Order: sequence, then structure tokens, then C-alpha cells
Amino acid sequence: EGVGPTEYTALKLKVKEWSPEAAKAIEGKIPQDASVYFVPATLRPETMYGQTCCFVGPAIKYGIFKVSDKEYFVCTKRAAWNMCFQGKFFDLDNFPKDQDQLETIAELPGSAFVGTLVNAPLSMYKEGVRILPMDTVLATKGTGVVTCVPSDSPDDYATIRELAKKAEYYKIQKEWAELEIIPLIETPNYGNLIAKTLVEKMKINSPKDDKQLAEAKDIAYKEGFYTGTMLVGDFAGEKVQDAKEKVRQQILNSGDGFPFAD
Ligand code: A2H
Repeated sequence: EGVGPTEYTALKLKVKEWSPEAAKAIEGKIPQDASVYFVPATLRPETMYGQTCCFVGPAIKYGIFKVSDKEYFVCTKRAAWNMCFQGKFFDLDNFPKDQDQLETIAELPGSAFVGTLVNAPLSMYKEGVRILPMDTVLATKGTGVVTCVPSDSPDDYATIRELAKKAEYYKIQKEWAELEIIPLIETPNYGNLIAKTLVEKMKINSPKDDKQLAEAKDIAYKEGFYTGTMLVGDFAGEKVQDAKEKVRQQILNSGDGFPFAD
């Protein structure tokens, strides 16, 4: 990150079915006609077609915050508080005066949400994707929620491979981490699954290989942006450099997301 805040796109992933633990914690506390959303922050809106799951840090504390009568967000308290100041997302009668005045339905560790089924806007997986654990999520960055695009993010690819390998240890169903990875972007040097190619080529064995993953992330980001061509979506055939902002605008215009600075 350079000087000044990072301009993310926050995406709204609507809950379709809660994990048993989360269902128990919120029972009777959210009106029937309201929607709850997990809100990942991304720098790659043009890759949202390839979402296969959504990550939370299992040990990170999340809140379910009331945004309006009809909408609730799941994210870190820090992020919810930041959002209050960044637009009209919070539409409450009594604007909170400090973090502790945020209207909070429940506070739970990420682990409680694992298995929750959410609808990921633009994703090819229309029936929804699962909330899964990622140990390397930082509580201090973005919203603490990270949507998973294993075709283009080396971190995401390394994590789902680990989850599928040790599904029992992570207390997940193996198939949640084994959705087919969809090619989104063609690059001349690394093909159309750049994250998989880099992780294999650099022999990255674990999501904790942070030095190598940082290098892979850097290559994937630059190659994708400067040399990539979209293979899917409304801007298929266009350069990523041109499509990125167009996809972002679609997400913002449809109400499926909003700008978020951190
Ligand atoms: B990106 P920067 Cl396809 N902890 O979105 C760990 N990682 C986080 C995070 C947190 N609290 N909040 C956001 N992120 C991830 C897509 C993507 C991302 C692709 C490729 C690269 C990539 C799908 N995951 O990021 O440190 C989010 O993952 C690599 C740059 O603020 C977000 O964008 O620069 C990115 O890191 C923000 O990282």
C-alpha cells in the first residue's frame, strides 16, 4: 500500500442459509424481511465472476451490524465504523457516536460462520458459495472478509487447496473447497489460471509461505492488469485495464456493492 487510503470495492454477499452455530446466535433477532450480507473488500472487481467461496478469519471477531431496517452487514467492528463515515450505507435513526453504539445483533468468531451459504454477485455459481476459514486474513485490513477467486489470487488458490486437502481438520465439507476453478483472464505469459500456474511453478506448499505468496501476488496482479484480457462477462474480449472500472461501475450501479476506503 502506498500513501493514502486504499480504494476497495465492497461486495454484498447475501446470506441464504446460516451455519447451525450462527443460526442459533441470531435466532429471533433479525426481522424476517431483512437481509444479511457478508461484505468482502476487493481490489479486483473484474474477477468477481470467479468467486468459489468467501473467507473469514476463524479466530477474528465479527459483528452483525444493523445498517438499516432492511439490511445487516457481517464484518469487523472497525470496518463497520469506517463505513458509517463513508456514505449512505448506514441509514439509522440514531447515527452512532462511537464504535460501541453500532447496533450489533451478535458478535461471533469467524469459525461460527463456516458453512454459511451466501449468494455471491456475478459469480458463475448461482446456487451460492460457502463461508470458509482462512488463517491468514488480517483483522486490521479491509472488512476482515475476503472473497475467494482461486483463478487469479495465489493466496486464495493456496488456501482452498489446503482446505480441500485437510477438510476434516478444518471441519468443512471437502466439496465446498473443490468447486471447479473458472478461467477469467487470459495472460500471454501465465495462461488463463495465473494463480494456479504461479503457485505450482514457485512450488508454494502452504498458505503460510508468505514470502513466496507475496511475490506470486505481485506478479499475478501486474500481469493480470497490464497484459490480461477478459474471457467472461459483459466485457469479454476487452483488456483488463479497460474492463476493471466498467465491472466496478456495474457492481456499484446494481447495488451489489459500494466503494470502501481503508
Ligand atoms: B483481493 P491490499 Cl482475484 N486480509 O480480492 C487478507 N487479505 C485481504 C483482506 C484481509 N483483511 N482484505 C482484503 N484482502 C485481499 C480478489 C483478489 C485480490 C484477486 C487477486 C489479488 C487480490 C479476490 N480475493 O489481492 O493489501 C483481497 O483479495 C492482492 C492484491 O489492500 C483484496 O483484493 O493491497 C486484497 O487482499 C487487498 O490487498
